[in-house]
Amino acid sequence: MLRIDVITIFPGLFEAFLGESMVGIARRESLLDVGVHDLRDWTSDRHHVVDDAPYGGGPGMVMKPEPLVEAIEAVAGERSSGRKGPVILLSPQGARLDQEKVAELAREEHLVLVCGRYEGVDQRVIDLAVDEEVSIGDYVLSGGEVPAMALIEGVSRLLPGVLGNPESLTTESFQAGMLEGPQYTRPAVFRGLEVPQVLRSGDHGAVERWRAERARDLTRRRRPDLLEPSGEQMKEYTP
Ligand code: 4FV
Repeated sequence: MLRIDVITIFPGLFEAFLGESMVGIARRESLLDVGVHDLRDWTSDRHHVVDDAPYGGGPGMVMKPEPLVEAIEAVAGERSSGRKGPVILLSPQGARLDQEKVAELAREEHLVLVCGRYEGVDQRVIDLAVDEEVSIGDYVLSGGEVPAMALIEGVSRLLPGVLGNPESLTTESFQAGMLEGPQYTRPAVFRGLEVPQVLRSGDHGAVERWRAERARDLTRRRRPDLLEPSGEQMKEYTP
């Protein structure tokens, strides 16, 4: 079972998310265990202060090192004493989260996710207690909570037993190193638009060829970076 611990100043943000959909199912089926920790529990002053003004001046506030390092070491153990898994800070400075990274994290037994707020965290938190930084994209959010949820959702659906039909993992976007092609369901005609005949032909071979062509075509047009310069598929990931 994968254990994920989250450190945040907004634990309430995770309540609904952890009870719904795949993540909710994974937890109820004891395939995933998630603990959410309020960073303020590691403050010692009566105002539970977790931030302070940046050295060198400048706008905004920075998260203090003491509460964060104590919280991380309490939840993940000291770096020196051999942790069961990586401590990950969600931040724009991190390595971009993609399906390959999600699949890698889904194979861990313990993840600790640190959610920054304000302008970011004191660099000594990263130097002393963080194993890696992960970004969900080149844009600035107000906190690491939504990125942490994206990571938890991406990982939880790869856990064996979570998805009703693991088959769907092999054909979805990025799993096959490409975008997934167009999808259709009933009715066969909607507002004059018809579902492609081949999908209603029952000819599985023809369906597979059509889907592969549509996927390659869409990937070539929208995400050529996913394809080899030769236009061939880049690589395949094993969930
Ligand atoms: C972010 C991202 C992100 C930056 C300052 C939190 C915010 C604030 N995290 N991928 N993009 N974080 O924008 O992971 O502390």
